[in-house]
Amino acid sequence: MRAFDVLTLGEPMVLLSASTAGPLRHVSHFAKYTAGAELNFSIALTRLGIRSGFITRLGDDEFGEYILGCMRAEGLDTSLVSRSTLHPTGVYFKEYRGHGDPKVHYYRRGSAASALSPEDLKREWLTGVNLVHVTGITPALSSTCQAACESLLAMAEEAGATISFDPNYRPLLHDRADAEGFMVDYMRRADILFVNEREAELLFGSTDLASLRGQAHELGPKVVVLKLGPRGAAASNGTSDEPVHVPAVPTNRFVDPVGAGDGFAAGFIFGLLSGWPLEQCLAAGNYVGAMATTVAGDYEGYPFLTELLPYLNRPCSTGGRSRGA
Ligand code: KDG
Repeated sequence: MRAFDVLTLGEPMVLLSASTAGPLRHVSHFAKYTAGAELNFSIALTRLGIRSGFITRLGDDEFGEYILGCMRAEGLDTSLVSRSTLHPTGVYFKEYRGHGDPKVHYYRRGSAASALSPEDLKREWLTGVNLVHVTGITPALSSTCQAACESLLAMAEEAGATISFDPNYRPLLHDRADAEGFMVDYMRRADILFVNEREAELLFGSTDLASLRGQAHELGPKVVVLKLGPRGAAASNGTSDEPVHVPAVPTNRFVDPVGAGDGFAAGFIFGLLSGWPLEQCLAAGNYVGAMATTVAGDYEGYPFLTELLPYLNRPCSTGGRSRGA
């Protein structure tokens, strides 16, 4: 029996988000959330009814208990979560200034998840998995995490699973050498590639899908998706002449954009697993991503299937997707 439709590997963290604006040294109150790119992605898919396997390690500490509680509350499988008595759960802070995106401060070096290694993966977890999703964050955490990601990719290739890659470029974690090193290798191995404009510029020297898609398809991915933030998203499957563009979903509340990219990837993949055309996959991604921007936490705004389907004019009664075997 297949356990998971989608599998990913990453670090969940406790997010302490400043309740007031200004430099953190002057902030006295913080709101506590659970965050982490791959966890966000898994939660978004779980809300849409996809069986998501999330491989990680948490500290054997209070923050680890907190994250585990959030995963259970979201109905996310926790069987691939291990605990460490030697390393703590990672933490990050969000600082709000008067303009621009929130500033991020990580306290994750030496965390439980950063000690993950290939020995922590089991081939049997891949049985029947349709898609393995890897982001550029996990390999940047440590050399053992990078080795774990490479092992997961090798297992996915062996199992014949589709691979999706989101570079999730983070200036605090990555440098140009990463972009030229493991990211190029992961792009080569991926079937689906997600990039935002900053990543497109860094990896392909262009923010225009019409020009970058040639390079990207040549590298490997059959589906290339360019996330354009408030201008929506565009995708190319290498067959149609023109990339498909779908405008963003208008919202009447914007808090911050963190978590939108992970939600977008989940919505898009949900559409692909449902056998939908690119345009509908983009619309689903845009909707999930947009809802993330309306709340302070990363994932709390992600929609459930019963919210997404009416938005896409699909009847709830028929479910969203035609599952593979
Ligand atoms: O995509 C959202 C993530 O950036 C956030 O949850 C924190 O995982 C995180 C990271 O490494 O930046």
